[in-house]
Amino acid sequence: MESTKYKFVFISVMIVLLIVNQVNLSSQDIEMRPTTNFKPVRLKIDTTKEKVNIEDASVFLASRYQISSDFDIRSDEKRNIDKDKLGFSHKRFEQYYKGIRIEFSDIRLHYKGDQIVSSHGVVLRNIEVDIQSKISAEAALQHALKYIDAEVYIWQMQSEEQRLKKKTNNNEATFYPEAEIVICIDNRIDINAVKLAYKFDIYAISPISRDYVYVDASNGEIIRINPIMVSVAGTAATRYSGTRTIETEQSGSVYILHDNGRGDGIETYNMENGTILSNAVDFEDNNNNWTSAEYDNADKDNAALDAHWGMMMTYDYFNNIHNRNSFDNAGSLIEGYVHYYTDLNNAFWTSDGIIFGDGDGVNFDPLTSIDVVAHEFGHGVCDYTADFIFEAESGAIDEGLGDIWGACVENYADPTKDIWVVGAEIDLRTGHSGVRIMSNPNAEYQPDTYGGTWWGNIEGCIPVCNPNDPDYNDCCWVHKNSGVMNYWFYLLSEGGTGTNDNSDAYNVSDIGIEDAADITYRAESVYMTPNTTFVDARAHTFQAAEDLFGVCSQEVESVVDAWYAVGVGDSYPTSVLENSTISTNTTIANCEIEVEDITVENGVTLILNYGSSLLINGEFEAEFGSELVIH
Ligand SMILES: [Ca+2]
Ligand SMILES: [Ca+2]
Ligand SMILES: [Ca+2]
Ligand SMILES: [Ca+2]
Ligand SMILES: [Zn+2]
Repeated sequence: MESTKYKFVFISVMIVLLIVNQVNLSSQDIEMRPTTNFKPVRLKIDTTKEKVNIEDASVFLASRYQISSDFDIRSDEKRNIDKDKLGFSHKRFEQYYKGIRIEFSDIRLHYKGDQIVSSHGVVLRNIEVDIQSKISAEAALQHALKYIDAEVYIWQMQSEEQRLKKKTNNNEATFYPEAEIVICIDNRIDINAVKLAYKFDIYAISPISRDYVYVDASNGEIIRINPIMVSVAGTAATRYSGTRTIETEQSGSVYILHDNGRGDGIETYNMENGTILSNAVDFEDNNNNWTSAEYDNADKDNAALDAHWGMMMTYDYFNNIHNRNSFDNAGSLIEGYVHYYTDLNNAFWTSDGIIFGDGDGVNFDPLTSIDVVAHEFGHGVCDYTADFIFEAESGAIDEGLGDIWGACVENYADPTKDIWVVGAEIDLRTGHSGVRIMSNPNAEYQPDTYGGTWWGNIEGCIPVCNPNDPDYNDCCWVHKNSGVMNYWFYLLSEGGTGTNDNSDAYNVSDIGIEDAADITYRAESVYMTPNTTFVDARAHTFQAAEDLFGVCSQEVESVVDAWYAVGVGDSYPTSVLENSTISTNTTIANCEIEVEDITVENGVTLILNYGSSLLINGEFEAEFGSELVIH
């Protein structure tokens, strides 16, 4: 379960070349296809001469692209990429005409820090469209349905409607086509014809089809059809997680493991023991009922069903819980490659998907249990957020986060599983309940205390990451020292008392795995950086907990207490004032204040400014004329 970075090197080089290319092309706006109303545009800002803040993007784009006041530009938040490998962020905009969205408009804006660096895309200008529709949405829908002419539509099936409501956790959700009014090119006439249109998503079951249908809002004519890849619900007897509903695609007379409903898709392929990804083939089923009789075979093909279902659940977890659309938050396609090489006891993340080994059948079964899937996906999330250097402390945090997301996704998709054991299903070894035990890292030779038993020494360590190298040291023990991160998260979620390897007694109040996950996700996606250490991770999770739950909240206290438990940082600060006479004006401010046997002298003011708890023990005397203020 390692993160491979080989592909990134290649991609980074590509991006550099593209940018260099752009410098030559774009000292000014270039229009490449002046015959169409959609103008491809590309511009680059010389940031040494001109500074444009990302906050002013809309105004900037409007003036640069000479867009009249009939138009405005709005950012599509779901498609923004926070930060890529070179530190650039990317925003996508769509254009609106008199408040109506223009279909297929697309402006990309690239920025570094908060300065816009370049932009490209297509914009529409100089159009005149009547924005009053002449027919109703319902009439337009009837035109669209007449055109599709199916026998059965999906919204006519109660079971599918119920499934959608459940899946989206929204009782109002329906497949019944909702009209969106858009501006759309009518290329039946010519590329410059622009129409006001109703857009519908029409999903038919018999015969099966799913299309965006654009209906002319002036006369009900069909302007254009855009097919949407259809996913169909199949049944899968997985290797590790029982029978599950999976999304597949009908391809001719067979079904394949392609889910087209989540982001740009989730696709699971068969490597047939090869190592060249482009040679991967589809798993195919005759009737979309993927049974044990068919797939619990010598090749262990049913492991692919776990990979597919696991990626679906992982996508859903990040999308529904953290509002993150795929690993890059831009909806990118997620690919899974099963049966990679032979007997490989590993799984790893590539730049756009997960490679799954089959295991050797003696120590490990195929590495496609849902927590392993989510662990690897977690490396993908990491590459677009904190982007840790995969060695020593930052690498151990990266590894720990992988296991944490594994536990969270498992808890989300199937809480009956052993969420604190990583890879329970795939571990065939006797005497081992799993690869790593988050609730008791020592059980699998990992430290539960920073610098404690089983800690891999990182001082002066030079990372050697190739297992075939005789000096191999697991990139300075990333898979070992991740035990500290894992145990921190476990204690934060479940609470616990004990004494760590530093002989420090700890007592952590549980806040539950969901709140612990929110804190961790915010720390990872907002605060952590490539060389974050454990001490930094404490500060970042502390800040994230304050952001989410407030200063002096129990959640903040538990975060700090859990770090203290794993030997990182001091215990939660309590100001203690005891056995003293206060003879000068004194203010004490802290979340927790404890006072014991105190006398406040005549004429003296004592202010106790506490955030969450004030504990008064023993004698508390205030002499005549003294003042005690408690906030
Ligand atoms: Ca079948
Ligand atoms: Ca597990
Ligand atoms: Ca075992
Ligand atoms: Ca406390
Ligand atoms: Zn990993």
